[in-house]
Amino acid sequence: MNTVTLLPGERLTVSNLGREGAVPAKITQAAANIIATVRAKGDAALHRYAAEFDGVDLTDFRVPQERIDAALEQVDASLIAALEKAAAQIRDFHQRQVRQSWFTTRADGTLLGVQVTPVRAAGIYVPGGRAQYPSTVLMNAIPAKVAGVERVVMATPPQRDGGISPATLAAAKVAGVDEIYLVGGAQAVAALAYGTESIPRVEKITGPGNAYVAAAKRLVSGDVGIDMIAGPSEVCVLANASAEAAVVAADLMAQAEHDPLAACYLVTESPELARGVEAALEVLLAQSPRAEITRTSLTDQGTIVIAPDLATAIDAVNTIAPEHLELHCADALGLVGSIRNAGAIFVGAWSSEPLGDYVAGPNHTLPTGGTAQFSSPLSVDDFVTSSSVICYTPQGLLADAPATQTMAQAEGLWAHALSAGLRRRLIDEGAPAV
Ligand code: HSO
Ligand code: ZN
Repeated sequence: MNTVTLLPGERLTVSNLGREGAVPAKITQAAANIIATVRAKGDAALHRYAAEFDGVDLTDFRVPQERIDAALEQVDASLIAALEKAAAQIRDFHQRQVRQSWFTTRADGTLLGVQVTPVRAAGIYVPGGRAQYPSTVLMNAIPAKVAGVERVVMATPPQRDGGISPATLAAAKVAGVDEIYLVGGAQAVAALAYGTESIPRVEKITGPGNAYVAAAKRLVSGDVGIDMIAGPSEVCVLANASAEAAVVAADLMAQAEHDPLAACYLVTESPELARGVEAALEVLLAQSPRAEITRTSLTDQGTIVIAPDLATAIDAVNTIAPEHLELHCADALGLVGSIRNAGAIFVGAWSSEPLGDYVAGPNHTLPTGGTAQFSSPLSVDDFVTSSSVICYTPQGLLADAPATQTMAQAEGLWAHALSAGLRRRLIDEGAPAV
């Protein structure tokens, strides 16, 4: 890992961090072409891309309902039990996020409020290949179902044999996914956003994907809702001298093994701990079956920040604004209030980040690349819209029309003033209430 040593009074600046992020223009152009082709040619384009990108000859993209229903027969009972435990805890956590519609009545009888409505259909993209995670199916589909979405649709690339991984299928069954289509990449995003002969469109698309998927989501955004654009995974561990070096090293590796571009940070006041962690990394890397990815990530993207005091360390954490933050220090819970920017905060030595990836309950879809400064984890809110409700009584109209007319006049909007003024006159003339 690279080391940055901060002197007293010195702050970590973002330029100390070499984060990857933006999608290259060439990929955006390729994704735009794919989207245009799917919009023009529908299923025929999906068929062609399945042959070209996935190497399969698929005409029926939908996974039959009987296959979804039989999903649990094809995986280990221990995996089913784990998926069901995770699903129950994720459901329980997300149920607490559900916002109720609310209404308030003013003294003059005017009713104001917010009506919350689930989107009708949500599309969940699940990547293929190395980053195909059943946990991601749960983390996207369950909040949608808890929100009340009627149609939760999953799109995932077909495997070489034209099928779907049993673990992904089992997770879809446990999460209550309604329809599954074997379509991947930018073409899947286009099909979900605009619909084809065999895939009806959705209103919201969530889920991670490669650069083509990310570019496609950006391009269709506006025609359909999207969640955040996920960058490479990140962890920042804030640890003091009392932390267990091997545990800190394992936690850094748990993020590094996701992706050579994953970014790991260790922020500490203790150069001894930093040395201990580096030594432990070597020992653990020698045992890891994913040593190559892990080492590349730690070498190219890993940073140790040595801070002169705790305040500087916390300031550095807030500057990094990591996707995951682990607080491995004394009075960790007492520090939570000073963290402004982090997707998820794992507090104390027992809060292993992978527990949050799988079973704790909070969503593992989190803001990356510093976007925790202004974005939040995926939640039930991503699958609902809200409408303001405004219902005036005559008394309410009489109370608010004069200010409305004054403001309309100030803005030079004649008919605005008329709309309120006419009603005022009708009431003055004794019009019956409608
Ligand atoms: N740490 C990843 C999520 C994940 N980990 C899925 C394992 N499977 C990004 O939050
Ligand atoms: Zn993970």
